[in-house]
Amino acid sequence: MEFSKEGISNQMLGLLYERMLKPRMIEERMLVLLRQGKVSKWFSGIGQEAISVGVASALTNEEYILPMHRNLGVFTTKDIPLYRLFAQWQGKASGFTKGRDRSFHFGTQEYKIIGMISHLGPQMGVANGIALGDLLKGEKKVTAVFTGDGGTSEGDFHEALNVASVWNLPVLFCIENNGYGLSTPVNEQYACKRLSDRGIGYGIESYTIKGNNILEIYRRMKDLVKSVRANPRPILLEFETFRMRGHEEASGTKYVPEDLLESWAEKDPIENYERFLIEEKLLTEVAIQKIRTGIEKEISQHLNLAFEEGLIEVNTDKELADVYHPFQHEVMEPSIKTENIRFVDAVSGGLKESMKRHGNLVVMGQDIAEYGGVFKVTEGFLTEFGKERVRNTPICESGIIEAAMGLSINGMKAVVEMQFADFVSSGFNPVVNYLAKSHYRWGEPADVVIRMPCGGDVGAGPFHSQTNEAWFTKTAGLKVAYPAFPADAKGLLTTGINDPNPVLFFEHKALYRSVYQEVPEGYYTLPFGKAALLKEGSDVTIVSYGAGVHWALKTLEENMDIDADLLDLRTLMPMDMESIYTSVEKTGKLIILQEDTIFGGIASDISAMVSENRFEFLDAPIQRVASLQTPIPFAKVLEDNYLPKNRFLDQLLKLIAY
Ligand SMILES: Cc1ncc(C[n+]2csc(CCOP(=O)(O)OP(=O)(O)O)c2C)c(N)n1
Repeated sequence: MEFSKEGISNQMLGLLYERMLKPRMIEERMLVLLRQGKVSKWFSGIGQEAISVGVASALTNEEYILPMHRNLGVFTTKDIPLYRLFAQWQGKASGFTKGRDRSFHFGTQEYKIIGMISHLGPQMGVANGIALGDLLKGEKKVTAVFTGDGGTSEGDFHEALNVASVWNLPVLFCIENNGYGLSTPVNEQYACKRLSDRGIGYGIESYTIKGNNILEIYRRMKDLVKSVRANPRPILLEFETFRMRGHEEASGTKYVPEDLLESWAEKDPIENYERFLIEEKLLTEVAIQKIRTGIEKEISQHLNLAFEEGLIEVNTDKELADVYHPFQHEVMEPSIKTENIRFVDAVSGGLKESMKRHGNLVVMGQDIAEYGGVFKVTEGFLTEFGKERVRNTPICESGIIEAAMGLSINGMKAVVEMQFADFVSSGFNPVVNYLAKSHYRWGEPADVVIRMPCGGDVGAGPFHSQTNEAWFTKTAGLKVAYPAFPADAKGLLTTGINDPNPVLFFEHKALYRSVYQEVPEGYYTLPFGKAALLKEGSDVTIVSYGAGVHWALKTLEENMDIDADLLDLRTLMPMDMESIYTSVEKTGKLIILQEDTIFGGIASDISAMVSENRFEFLDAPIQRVASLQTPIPFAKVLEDNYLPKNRFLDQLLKLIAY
C-alpha cells in the first residue's frame, strides 16, 4: 500500500493513527463482551476504520455527519466519551436513547452526529435536508453521510442523489463498498462497473477511492470539503474496502471465500499505516505500546463506569411522555374581522400566515411553486416568499420527507405537500419510522407538517380518493389533524406548524371548494385535542370528522326530528375522548360515522374505548358506519355505494329505535 504524507503535518499523521487504533481496540474488547452477553448486537467495522476516521477528521465540529452501523470510528473521532457509548450498547441511562434503542441507532446534536434508523437508506435524504438548511442559512458547511454497497440499491439512495443534484446541495455521499451486504456479494447487488458510476447519471461529480488508505482518504476529503464549502454541490464517493467479519458478530463469514479474506487482510488499514509510520520514523514500538496502553486504560475505565451504572429504571409515565416533544399551545385569538372564504382558501391562508411568522419555514412539494400546487393552495407563494422557501420537488415522496426531517434537525421548519394523500405511501417509511420515532428514541423532534389532500366522493378512483388517516393514527409519535371547516383548517394548520412534532394534516378535497365559512382574517391558532360540539340533543351521540361531519349535518337538517349531539373531532391524535364520554353519558347511544373503510379505523377505537370506559351508560350497542371494505371504486354509482353517507340515516334510525 502506497502512502504519501505530503501536505499532512506530523501531528496529524500521528493523530490519524490513534484515531484508527481506538475503534479497533474497542471492537476487539467488544467481541469478548459480546460473547459474554454483556453488550448488544454488534456490527463490526474492523478493516474499514480508515473511512470513518478519514471522513470525520476532515469535517469541523459544526458540520453534521451521518454514520451507519459500522462507523464506530466516526463516534470516537468526534470524541464522544466512551462510557456513554458503552452505556448506549448496554441500554443504560447514560447512553443516548434512555435504553430505547440499540447500537448506533441514535443521534446527538451535541456532537453533530445523526445516527441511522435500521432501514439504512433514509440517512441520505436526511443529509440533504441538513445541507439545505445550511445553504438557506448561508452557512458554508458540508454534510457527510454514509451508506453501504447494499444501501445503494434502495430507492432512498437514488432519490437522495437526484434531489441533491437538482438542488445542488453540499453533501458528501460516502459509499463504503465492503464486498457484501449481509451475505449478498456485490455482483448480486449491482451490475454497473463501479458504484461511483451511479453519480454520472445524476450529474454528480463522483470518485472511487482506496478505502483502506487513511492518507489518501484524508487528503482527498480535506480537498473536497474545502472545495464544496466554497462551491456547494453534492459529491459521490465510493470507498473500496472489505468487511473482515460477519454481517453481525453472531453470523460468521462462511460464505466469504478464504482467499478474498486473506488478500484483504494484507491490506489492513491500521497495520499498513503503522508500518509506514515506523519506516518514516514517525512512530516507534515503544510509542505504539504507550498509545495502546493509554487506549486500553481509557476503555477499561469507561467500561467500568458503564458496568457500574444500574439498569435503567422503568417509568411508564416517562415512556409515554417522551413520545412527543413538549409543546405548549399558545392561544392566539382570532381577529373579529372575518371573510367568507372556501376551505381551500383557509388552508392557503393559514400556511401563508405561518410563512410570514416563521422565517425558517420551508414549503416543499410537487408543482407547488410557479404552478401553485394542483389544488392551488400555494398559489402566489413563490412571488411572496421566494424560490428558496417555496420549493418544487422532483417526484420522490420519501426523499422529500427525509429532507424535511433534515431541515428540522438543522433548526428549520418544513411543510410538505403530498400532491394527493394517496401518494404518501411512497414516503411511508420516513414518516412512520424516522419522523414518528426520533423523539422517543433520542429526543429529536421532527418539526414537519405533511399536508394530505385526501378523501373520496370526487369520482377519482382507487389512487386519488383514499382517506388514509388510520395508517398514521396507530403509529406512536405522530399527530393527526382532520378539520371539517375552513376556520378550523386555518387555526389548526398554524398550530400544527408551531408544534415541533410531526403532524399529518388531512384536507378533504371534496370540501376544498364546496364549503364556505366566515373565517377570521390574519393569524390565529386553535388547540389540538378539542372536539367541536356542532349540535346538541339528547337521543344519540354522533361522532365524525372530515367530510363525514357534513354528511351528518345534512342528515340532521333533512330529519329535524332527530335529537342528536354531533361532535366533530377536528384532530384524531390527540383525540378528545372526554367530549365523547360526556356526550355518551347524556345520550346513552353512540354512532360513529367515518369515511374510511370499516376495519381498523378510528371508529373501531372510539367504540372500544367507550365500551371499556362507559359501558354502564350505554342503552344500545355502539354503531360504526363506514365505507365498504373494498378499494375505492371510480364510477359514481359504485362510489356512492362504497361510501357510508347513504347508509348513515338508516343505521342512525335503527340505533335510536333500539
Ligand atoms: C430496508 C432494510 N432492508 C433490509 C435490512 C436488513 N439489513 C441490515 S444491514 C443489511 C446489509 C446492508 O449492507 P450494506 O449496505 O452493504 O452495509 P454493510 O452491512 O455491508 O456495511 C441488511 C440486508 C434493513 N436493515 N433494512
